[in-house]
Amino acid sequence: MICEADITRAIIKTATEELLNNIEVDVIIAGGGPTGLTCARYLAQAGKRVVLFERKLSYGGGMPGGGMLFPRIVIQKEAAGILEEIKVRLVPYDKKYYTADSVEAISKMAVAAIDAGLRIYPAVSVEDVVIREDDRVSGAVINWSSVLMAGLHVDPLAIMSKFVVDATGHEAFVTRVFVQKNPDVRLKTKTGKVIGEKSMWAQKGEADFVRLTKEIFPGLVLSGMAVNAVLGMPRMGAIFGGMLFSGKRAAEIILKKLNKKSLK
Ligand code: 48F
Repeated sequence: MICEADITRAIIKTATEELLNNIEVDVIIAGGGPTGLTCARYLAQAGKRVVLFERKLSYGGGMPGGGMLFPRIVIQKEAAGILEEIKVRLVPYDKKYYTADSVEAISKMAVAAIDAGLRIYPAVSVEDVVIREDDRVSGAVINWSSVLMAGLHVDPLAIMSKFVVDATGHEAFVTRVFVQKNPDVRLKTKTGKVIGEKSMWAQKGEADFVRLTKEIFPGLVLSGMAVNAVLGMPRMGAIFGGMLFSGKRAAEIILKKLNKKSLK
């Protein structure tokens, strides 16, 4: 006989047990778009403990919607390997590009990362970071997105980590809040500030931002469209090669430090 009380107990018990195991992790990723999921997969495949908080009920960010809801993505040929590794079916287009089904691509990215050990928490927002006296970002402040949307005064909780990745896309939400709340902070960028993204210019937008993916403050790594938003670089629309490379690069930067056992 199915018992409602059993179902309730099963959900609350297993979910809280699992969450209790993730109060202190290696890496917290804020945002489950293509960059966040790619970064998470490489970190999890390397055996690191990584959790991802996604503000919306479902992961994917800007990828499932393709270009203006046409459910296709375009990637540069050089980025093909990152999707081939996880068996996304690519169709060559015009020698320079591949196209793929946007829903297949993002689904396989999530599955591969989850299979490698990633834990995704849907409908949970990163609303701030935890900072320590030695000027290091040391965790994320989280709350239910529904609480924030309802404007309820409910105190958040904190999850501790060695690194936080801002993969929140066009808003660069985490970095923006961090700078706003700590006016003395200077990011490791030319201006030290959050500039905001520029109008679309795909070639220029894609050109530099993978190289500029970096730890912009001790413990805080910027990845994906958030890089362009912070540095004042153009948006690039529905081409995703750079997003994949940026996620991979963010993972490489973090792995190098974690494996050295020195976070400096
Ligand atoms: O926007 P998004 O897909 O960023 P991305 O991974 O990729 C950008 C492309 O999709 C596209 C593009 C291609 O050239 O320009 O836009 O850099 O994914 C960001 C995710 O972060 C979530 C948001 O809901 C989205 O799924 N997010 C935003 N703010 C928060 C958040 C937050 N404070 N906490 C948790 N998740």
